[in-house]
Amino acid sequence: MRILFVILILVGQVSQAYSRKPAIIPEPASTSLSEEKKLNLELIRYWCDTDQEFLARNFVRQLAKFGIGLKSTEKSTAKKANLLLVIDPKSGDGGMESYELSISSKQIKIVADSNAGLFYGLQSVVQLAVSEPLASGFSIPCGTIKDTPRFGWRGLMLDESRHFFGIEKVKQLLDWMAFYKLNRFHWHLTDEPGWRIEIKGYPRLTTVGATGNFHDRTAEPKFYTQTEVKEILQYAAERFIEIIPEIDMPGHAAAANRAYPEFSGGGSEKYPDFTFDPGKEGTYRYLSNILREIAALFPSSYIHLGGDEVNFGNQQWNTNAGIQALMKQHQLKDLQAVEFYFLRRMTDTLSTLNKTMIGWDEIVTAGIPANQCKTMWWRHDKPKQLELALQNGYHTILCPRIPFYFDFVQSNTHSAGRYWQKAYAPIEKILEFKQLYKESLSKFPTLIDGIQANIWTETIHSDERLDFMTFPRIAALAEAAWGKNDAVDYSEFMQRLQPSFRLYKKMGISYFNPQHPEETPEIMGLSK
Ligand code: TNX
Repeated sequence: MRILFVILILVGQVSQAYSRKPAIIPEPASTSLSEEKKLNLELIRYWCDTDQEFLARNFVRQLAKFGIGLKSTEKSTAKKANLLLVIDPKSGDGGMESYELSISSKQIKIVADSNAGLFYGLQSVVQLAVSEPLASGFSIPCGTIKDTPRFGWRGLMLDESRHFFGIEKVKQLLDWMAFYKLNRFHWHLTDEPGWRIEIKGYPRLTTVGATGNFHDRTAEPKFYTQTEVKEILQYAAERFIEIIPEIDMPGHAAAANRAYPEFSGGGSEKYPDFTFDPGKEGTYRYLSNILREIAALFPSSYIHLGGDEVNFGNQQWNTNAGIQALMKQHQLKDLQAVEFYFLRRMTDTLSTLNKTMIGWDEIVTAGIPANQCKTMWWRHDKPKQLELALQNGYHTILCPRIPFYFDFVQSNTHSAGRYWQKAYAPIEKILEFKQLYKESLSKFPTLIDGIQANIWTETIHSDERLDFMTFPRIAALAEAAWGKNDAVDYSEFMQRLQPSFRLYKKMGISYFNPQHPEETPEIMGLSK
């Protein structure tokens, strides 16, 4: 009986300790917050340099979006301020994204090396605030947080070729990325169903090429104008998110080839017009012109060139006279050598545009110098590709299908979306991901830049289904990419996720609740 009593007390203490972890996702590197002492705020008097004022203003706007109204907001003196934002380059050794947050009963103070650090400090305050909103203002625990990310690359990819979602949905996704401190948006803009970005030199890319989607070859053209892209870039920059565009080549090129068939290298029965023609000089000029426009538009130093699955549709290269001549001239022994020749040339083109190439893991044996590219390891069934990437000295981002392809189902009660044999991508596997890859992570600490999740959209046709597949896995992604723990306890994480669930509901996000699947029935896709 006494033993049982002791056990009960111990269990009680453990769960109490858990309930005391502040509801911040991703979990900060170190926190000491008191449950008893609180700061109640109904109005904001902020103090900071002029360069940081936009941070304070956006903070108040963000709170308002989440339903937390403040009586007033004004700039004040440092002495009277209850929100202090301070840039101090000596503030820590954590790097540009680190911050120190201290909350007393009178004041919130954030110190960081850079605006990004201050922004992340404010995101932590927002998360504390939404977990205890008041009728007016909010109440947050006093104490300190010192925080720094585990990885510099914390990415999310959206495929808008298969289905197009548009400015408002992309902005919403950027909002949530920022909320969870994700900082790289990889934008998959071209593929077989549609070309989604205006290129002024080649207008047919968006009249002919943007027509159709994965389910409907005749759907009206959908794409982003360059003006719209600029608007989204600005929106992302205010949230410290870098956007990396992907122009997929030499495969997945069917939409472009419908617009400009003269540069098509043909395809296969299942994947018609799948490739560009690597045997024609004109193709290199055409693609360089496209990339020049892309390079001028996007401030990122990276452009993703795809490079994946070329063998799905390169059979006609065998009978293409230009390609055969190219093979002779450069002693390329097979079609893969042609593919690699093409990729090396296009990477050089990017270098002349001052951009670094990123490619899927097919590129790691293409002979591209390691200082000219980065790679994304996606084929979870090919661990050898990851090893090769790292051995060859390539900076690598980890996004293996399982658990980082969000078009895979997240519960075995779901049927819309992908399985790999019987494997799928539940949130638990994201939380324990770093534990599983501990060896690579510790063997190549400087080459692994980070983690990314990819939302492929063959089976995702609507905003509601996009939400359902993304939320809350996006929160677990952030936990894995920013958090310091190799394995994150599932039930503890689910506790920290409760305020997010309330916000999802409030903001009309059609999320999935893995603990109560019956509350959030599967949002189905269109049948193929
Ligand atoms: C593989 S990941 C692809 C995509 C598909 C995805 C579906 C990669 C480089 N290629 O083209 O959309 O699987 O899960």
